[in-house]
Amino acid sequence: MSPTQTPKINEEENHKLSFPQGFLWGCATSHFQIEGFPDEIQNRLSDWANWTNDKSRIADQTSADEACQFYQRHLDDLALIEELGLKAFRISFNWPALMMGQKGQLADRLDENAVRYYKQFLAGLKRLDVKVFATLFHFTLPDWLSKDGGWLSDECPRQFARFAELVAREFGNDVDFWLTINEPLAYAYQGYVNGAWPPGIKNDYLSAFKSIQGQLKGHAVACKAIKSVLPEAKVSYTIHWRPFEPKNRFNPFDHFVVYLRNSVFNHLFPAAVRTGRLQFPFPLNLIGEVKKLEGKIDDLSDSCDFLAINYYTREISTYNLAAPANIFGERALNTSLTCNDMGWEVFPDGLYDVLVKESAVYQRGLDGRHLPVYITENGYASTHAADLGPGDWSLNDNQRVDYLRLHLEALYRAIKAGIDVRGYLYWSLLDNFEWAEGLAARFGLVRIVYPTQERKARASAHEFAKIARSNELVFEAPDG
Ligand code: IFM
Repeated sequence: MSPTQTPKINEEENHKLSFPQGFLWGCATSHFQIEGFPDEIQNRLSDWANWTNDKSRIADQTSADEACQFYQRHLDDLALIEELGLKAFRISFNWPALMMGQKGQLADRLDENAVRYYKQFLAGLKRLDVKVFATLFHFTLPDWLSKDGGWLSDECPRQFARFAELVAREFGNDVDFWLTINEPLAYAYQGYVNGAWPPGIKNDYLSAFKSIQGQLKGHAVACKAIKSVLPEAKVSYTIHWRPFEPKNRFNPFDHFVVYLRNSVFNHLFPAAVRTGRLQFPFPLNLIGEVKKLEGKIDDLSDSCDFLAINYYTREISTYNLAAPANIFGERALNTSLTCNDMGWEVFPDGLYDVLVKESAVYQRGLDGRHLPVYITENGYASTHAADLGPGDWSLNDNQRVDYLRLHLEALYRAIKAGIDVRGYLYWSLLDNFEWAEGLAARFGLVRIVYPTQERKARASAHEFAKIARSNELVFEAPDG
């Protein structure tokens, strides 16, 4: 059967969907969003830590100074992971905290306190037989490196390669799947076009493209560094995949915007990793300064062992005649679909399409190697102020349960259509610091009562535990 045909559902599948044996069920996190800043590393902060000193930059004026206090509470939180029956967990290593460094000088060791903390947590995961996905760059740079130009400077990939090497030496036995860079396009867009994240620059597309080139170099050198220490390591990167659709399907300009957004946001990075060459789509490649960024990147070709897909929603896109120079158009907000509290449409068919169509070409290496797929993020946000105290509010999160089940159905259909998906990581285990949105935008299966740091499992946590433990999505028989 060709993967684009929707597979038929048989009698048994009317009652339950059984996932392949050994399918990995888990949750994803990132360090800055959960850890809080422990005293030990206070003198080596990230660009994000400094950025959030100005509370006006964050929608609800919170910061990640405390976040979920995961640094202090991670051993207790292992119990949550066990209770939920998770068999996979995604962390990110705190680059600024782990690695001392300064311009022109490469550190030769990692910070002992930070290493001790990660070792302790990873040993706990191993005891629970949980597979570990570890990200090396999840949006936060050492502050000094960010001030030095971040991914626009050659120093950044150089430092990143050393970081990857040191981390691979230290944690080689503790990590099962390596992710070099998380969502490079989201980083480039928010940092250089939208200006909502550090370095806070607006409408500078050229710098955004340069930062993508820098992150590609970073991925290539980090992958090489990890493999030089651990030749059998499984290495990849994540992309935040979004199906783009025209607001008006009869409007050719809307179609053009969709083509451009899809080519850049979804395909630019994976295509470059596959072929080893950065190539911009028409008409961007007609712009001299953009053209100069194109070409071969050393050690990039086929530097990927599995595909890591983050999926949340689709984006309806439109060309704005009032701003004709903006060939990327804009996001249109009219929708008949249910949205989460951040205005993101619930669109599970998009996950199916991303798996069977958009990402299909990258499920094979240039050399023909088959690459399995892992869903490394998928989740639903509801918004509740950070300072809400105890009480049972938001524990009956039926919308999140629906979102989860609908996306797992879509995922199952993709597997049935022949896509080799081997795991699903829900974003996220705990409510956490959602970047420019702050603490109020909550993705957690488990609610954080921020004033007390109490953890409270939501209905979605119980639902996910049931699915993870049984490896099945069961449908309730209709009443009567
Ligand atoms: O919280 C983020 C995460 O850091 C990266 N992927 C998307 C999530 C939800 O916005």
